[in-house]
Amino acid sequence: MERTLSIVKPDGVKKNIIGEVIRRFESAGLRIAALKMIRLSMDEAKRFYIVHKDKPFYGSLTEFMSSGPVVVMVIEGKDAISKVRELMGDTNPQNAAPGTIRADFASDVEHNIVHGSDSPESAGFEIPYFFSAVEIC
Ligand code: IDP
Ligand code: MG
Repeated sequence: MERTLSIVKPDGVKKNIIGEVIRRFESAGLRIAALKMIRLSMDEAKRFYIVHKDKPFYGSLTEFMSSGPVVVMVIEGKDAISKVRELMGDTNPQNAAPGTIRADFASDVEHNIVHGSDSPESAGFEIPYFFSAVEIC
């Protein structure tokens, strides 16, 4: 069993596809272990994406991530980290495999609908960033 953090980003919430993203995770045999809708402040988005602080897109990414509500989730299952990444598709929707969430719904490399932890180390930082132990079922 493995846990990963996923986020339906502000563009996914605006496009009304929260349920569609969750359905894809559940259909792949993954389980939602925690879930909430929140609005990140710019500072909270900056600390979440601190690994990207030197990237040219850091400012616009964190502005985007704090531009509206997001749905943060803990997803649990066998190989949850790689399964969620596979369902998401490549960061750039133009390179994302057909049938992936980003290929189907993302408008560009920044506004790409969904986040998923990229490693056990990332999940270990990202899950407790949003959820305390008693909030994870
Ligand atoms: P990932 O979300 O597929 O793991 P990362 O490289 O970790 O991709 O980048 C984090 C987020 O930053 C992406 O999901 C996307 O929203 C944004 N991003 C990544 N690369 C670019 C870029 O070249 N231009 C603008 N935004 C980007
Ligand atoms: Mg990443």
